[in-house]
Amino acid sequence: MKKKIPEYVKYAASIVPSERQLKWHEMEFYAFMHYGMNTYTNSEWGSGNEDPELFAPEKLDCRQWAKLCKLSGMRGIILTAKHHDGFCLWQTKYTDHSVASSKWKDGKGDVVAECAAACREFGIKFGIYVSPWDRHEATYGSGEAYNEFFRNQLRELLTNYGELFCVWFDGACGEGKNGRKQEYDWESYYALIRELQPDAVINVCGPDVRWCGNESGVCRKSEWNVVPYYHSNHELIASASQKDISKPPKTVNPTALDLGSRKVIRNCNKLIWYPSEVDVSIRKGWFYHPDDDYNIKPLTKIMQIYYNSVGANASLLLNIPPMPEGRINEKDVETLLSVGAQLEIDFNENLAEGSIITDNRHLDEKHTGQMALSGNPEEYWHSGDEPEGAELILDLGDEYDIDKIVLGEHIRTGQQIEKFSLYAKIDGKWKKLAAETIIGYKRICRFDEIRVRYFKLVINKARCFATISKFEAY
Ligand code: FUL
Repeated sequence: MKKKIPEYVKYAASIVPSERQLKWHEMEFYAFMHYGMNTYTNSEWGSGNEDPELFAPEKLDCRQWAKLCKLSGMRGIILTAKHHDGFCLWQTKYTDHSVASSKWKDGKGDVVAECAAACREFGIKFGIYVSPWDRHEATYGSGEAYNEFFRNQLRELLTNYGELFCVWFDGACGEGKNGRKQEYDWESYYALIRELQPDAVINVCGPDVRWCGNESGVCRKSEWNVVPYYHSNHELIASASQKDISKPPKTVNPTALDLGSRKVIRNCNKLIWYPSEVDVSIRKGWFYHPDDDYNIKPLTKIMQIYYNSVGANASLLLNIPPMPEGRINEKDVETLLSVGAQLEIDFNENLAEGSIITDNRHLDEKHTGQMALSGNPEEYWHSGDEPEGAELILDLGDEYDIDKIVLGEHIRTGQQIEKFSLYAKIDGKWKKLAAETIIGYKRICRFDEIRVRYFKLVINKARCFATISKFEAY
């Protein structure tokens, strides 16, 4: 007899991503560029009293940044247009604390414009970080006057630099010039972004993409896309964010390890699609410090972070801080190029392409197991309404050496799978390779290399049904 699905499970299964979130899921791996006044004062948080003339790039080369990101397998750049010190990297009409007051290009330069153009040239997307916390601006802490100032600045960034894939708001909210704190009018900031850049996601202190909760490159074993609404609450995000420059958030709060299992969502009456992003720096700090030249994360560490984020239904936002001259240091370049090369090797040829998948059940002829191999994310296998015990068997046609299987759900119809197992047929017997919880947009299962022809995916538990739109073997 078919099991009755509880109402709260049906509700969770009905939550789906917006179009802009769907596009963002496909970004997977992209860069953060922390660059600005702090680059020239060798600091992480500026006071807002810095002399704009300190900003003096000699060889600013955003093309080098964008080309490097492209070669490293990244799909976009998010630039710190303004950090907490309030110094603006673009030509803004609303303050003179900007590139316009520096000697760089006789005050006519615009880093945001150069970076946006370089991203377009190399075929990657562009996004901005703008800090609402502004330690320079005199109206900060005054209420509506600052909110208006901030919206004016946002409007410039949202209209003058082409399409943005993301607006990134961090959770830090400190004191302004005269010890006053600002009450941000978040809803009005969001409304402006929706109006002027409807395709841009708003991350962290925003409704679209969730901060993983630390800055050390770790995410949860189960990163649910559907979580209680209160996780997008600004005060909650701000309280977990950095409040003291000497204490960056290192680990996920252990009470927040499970955000979306049945146990957590059972008594929650509002859920949202709020997927996770892992932000981490290639160096110790977010900004460039010469002392960190020998403190760059090695290839193995970055690949570990990649597999534990992109491979576990999160995205990876890797920070690369440019040097005062305006270029990325050769040591970071070398590491990042090796990341790009490693990704090329790891995902060189999908051996499941052109193979056969059989299933033990499917919704209808348009949703057979074979559809998981079509390569089109909109075509997928659908289990029908009895997902538990559904199986897909992948026949590669011959034996190959494999150490990775990549799976993906058709998330446009929600996140459904709660538990799955993966097997390989060795000497006529099914050997278990992985037993995990969620799949979501992407799950990469890694195991010791084996010579194998058949793989089996078993759905052990799901919400209303199960889908698979990606089944790859490397
Ligand atoms: C934090 C900021 O305080 C850090 O300086 C950095 O920009 C990080 C990404 O976000 O909230």
